[in-house]
Amino acid sequence: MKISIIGSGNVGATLAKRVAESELADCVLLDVVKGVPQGKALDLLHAAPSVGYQKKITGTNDYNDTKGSDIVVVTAGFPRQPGMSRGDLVKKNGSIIKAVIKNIKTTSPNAILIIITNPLDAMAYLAYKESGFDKSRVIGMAGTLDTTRFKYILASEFGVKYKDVETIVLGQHGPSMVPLLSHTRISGKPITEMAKKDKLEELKNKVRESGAKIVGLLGKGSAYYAPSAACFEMIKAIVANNDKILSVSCLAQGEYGISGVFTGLPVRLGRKGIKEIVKLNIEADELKALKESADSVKEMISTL
Ligand code: A3D
Repeated sequence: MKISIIGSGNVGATLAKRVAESELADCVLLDVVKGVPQGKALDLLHAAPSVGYQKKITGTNDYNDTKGSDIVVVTAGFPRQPGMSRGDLVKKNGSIIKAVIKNIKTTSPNAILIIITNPLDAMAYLAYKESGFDKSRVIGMAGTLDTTRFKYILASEFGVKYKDVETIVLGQHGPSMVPLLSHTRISGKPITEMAKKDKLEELKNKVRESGAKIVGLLGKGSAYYAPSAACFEMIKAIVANNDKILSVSCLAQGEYGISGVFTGLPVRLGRKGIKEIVKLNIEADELKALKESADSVKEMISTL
């Protein structure tokens, strides 16, 4: 198996480390900046004898080295800085996505694309349009991250282990994301029976603000440990071809009353990408929030 990672900055390089250490696949790191992907790949190779992995790791500026990849993860682009919204990146990162996809569609025409570049849902939509790939092979990484962040917040709040929290976050990767309280259980008990409305709202807002909090703390750039871990969780689900339900950004065509836009929905992943979008029974207010969230992505896409 071959995984190429486009953009060897914070997210790309951390993901390469996770892939290397798992021994799931050979890994190619590509960047426009000369020397950086080569240097990071060599550094990862120097770590291999200590850690014990054996797979091939290549750093390059040449798309020929990514030829025939099974999975291509796109992290190329600018991260937001303090005071910026993800939407502020739409124009700058849109042109980067166009350039990257133009290359990938000729070098790896059968690959599954995982987009990480922000603003996520709009960039995944753009990658879908520019690649001409089937909708099952263009996936945005965001809901898996928002879900893991919400799990952390809930486990801390209720003093339980992460494995005892069941939840999923859908919708846009941004302020309108929709943490599904109707599908949230703490040690098997519905969260709506464990906290009052105000507390539940506070917890939902906490996950919506998680990314911005890290941007503020770092002072420069955005999160990368959890984003790379969430992407790796998706890669593992693709490879394992299991029926695990994950939240990813994908093209909706009528599901949940949403059409023609990328937004976070629950899916089953497999060797060919998205096997199906899963229909969960959700509350009327959650459905309304999900549709409004998709509308905000539509607005952003119209500015592309
Ligand atoms: P950073 O560390 O700056 O790395 C980005 C890399 O992309 C740099 O090494 C650039 O040289 C490279 N690059 C720029 N243009 C190109 C190009 N045309 N081709 C190849 N490489 C290029 O940023 P980062 O790794 O922290 O973040 C990367 C992107 O992911 C940003 O847009 C972030 O906003 C986004 N991101 C999204 C999430 C989600 O949850 C969706 C989380 C974290 C980061």
